[in-house]
Amino acid sequence: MKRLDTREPNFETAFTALLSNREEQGQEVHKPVADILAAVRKEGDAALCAFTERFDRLPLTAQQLAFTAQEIEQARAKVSPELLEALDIAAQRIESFHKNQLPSDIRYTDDVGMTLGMRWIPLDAVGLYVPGGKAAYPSSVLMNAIPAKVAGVQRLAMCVPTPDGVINPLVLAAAHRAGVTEIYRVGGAQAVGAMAYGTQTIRPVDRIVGPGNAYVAEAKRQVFGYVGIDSIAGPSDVVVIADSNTNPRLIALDLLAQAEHDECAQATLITPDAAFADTVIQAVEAELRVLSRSAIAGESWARNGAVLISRNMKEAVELANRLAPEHLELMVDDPESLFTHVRHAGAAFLGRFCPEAIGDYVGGPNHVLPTSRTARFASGLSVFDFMKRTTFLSGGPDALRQIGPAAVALAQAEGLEAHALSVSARLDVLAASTPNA
Ligand code: HSO
Ligand code: ZN
Repeated sequence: MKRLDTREPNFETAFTALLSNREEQGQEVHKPVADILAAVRKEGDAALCAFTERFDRLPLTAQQLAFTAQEIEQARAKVSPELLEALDIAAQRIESFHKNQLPSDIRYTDDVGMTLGMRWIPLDAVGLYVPGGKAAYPSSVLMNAIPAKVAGVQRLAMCVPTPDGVINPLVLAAAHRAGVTEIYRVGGAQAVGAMAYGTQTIRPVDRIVGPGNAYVAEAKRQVFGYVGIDSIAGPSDVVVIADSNTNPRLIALDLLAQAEHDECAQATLITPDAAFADTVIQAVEAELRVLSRSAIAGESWARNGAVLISRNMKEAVELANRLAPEHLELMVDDPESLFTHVRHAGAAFLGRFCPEAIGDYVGGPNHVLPTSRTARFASGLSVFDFMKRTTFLSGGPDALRQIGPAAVALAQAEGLEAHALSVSARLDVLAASTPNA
């Protein structure tokens, strides 16, 4: 963990090093992924079955690639009523937030009498990748699938690896709750290839979303352009701005909630109070002694943890903006006024009793957020990721008479004669039919 004070002369150098640590370095897996994608494209189901046997130690026939409705129901039956109820609360809240997010179409008639506009249209088919084993978060199934459904996507296909045939029943229960019924026991680059190019069993989709390991991320990069993809997630991070009126243990737990994701996760505290900072550091150490995931969280905190002492709250927000965190907690007296100065954050959590973990599960807004400082230019997953726009222009003779000549002039200047004629020939037709015009 790095403890830096903005009043120290070497602060800027140390902070810049911290910023560059935030950019992700990928694993070099270009070639093996390209080979897997090529095999899936060429051999379809046969390649999927072969890779699933090789990587997941699961021999399958093509007929067994998809989970049956009965298998999904059996998995759901293994989940406790309390957990199903929790999933339902989360799903309802996520659904309600994303419904509020739905954009409106545009349509207006301008001063030359043209009607102009833009229509939002859902994608036809979306593929959702869900990682297997320990990385499988049922909450992420909801966060990826529900916005697609709310956007109006008709077909949602899900791929999840089942190493040794094992599936987390809560993942299938979450998929079921989100209305996903087309689920395949395929993972890795081969799943991405199947969803992008299609096989005999898996029809191709138009966009692939969802987190995955280095192979999945690289496969998404390689199929991008052929299909759409979501952003490639880097390590998860949080910046907590806190004042000394906050219970230090609660702040320590928020930092550790981030750190326990994985060793690369980054948790940062910014506070103007140096004594408070030290109390939080002690609280983190105390919690690390008892936390079940202390090996992971401890490694993350040691390697990527940071505590920044700012001169005041204004400077704290400036530092947070430079870090452009995925999650920003404002654990202060008046979070709203601090929030007005926040420019770069994937999601902000305002108030001492509104920790990130609430947003991870049951808040409503999406927990798939821009990592690795990309909050400077990117946003979290939303209904917009599952829609596209068609603009439209509708105009008659009057409008053409008024703006057509400018189009002709520009077309001639670009040396595009057919463009110019396409407009001027219409103007000629109009002139011929209305001799006094
Ligand atoms: N904090 C993660 C999401 C998550 N947390 C899922 C727990 N489960 C990225 O926003
Ligand atoms: Zn989390």
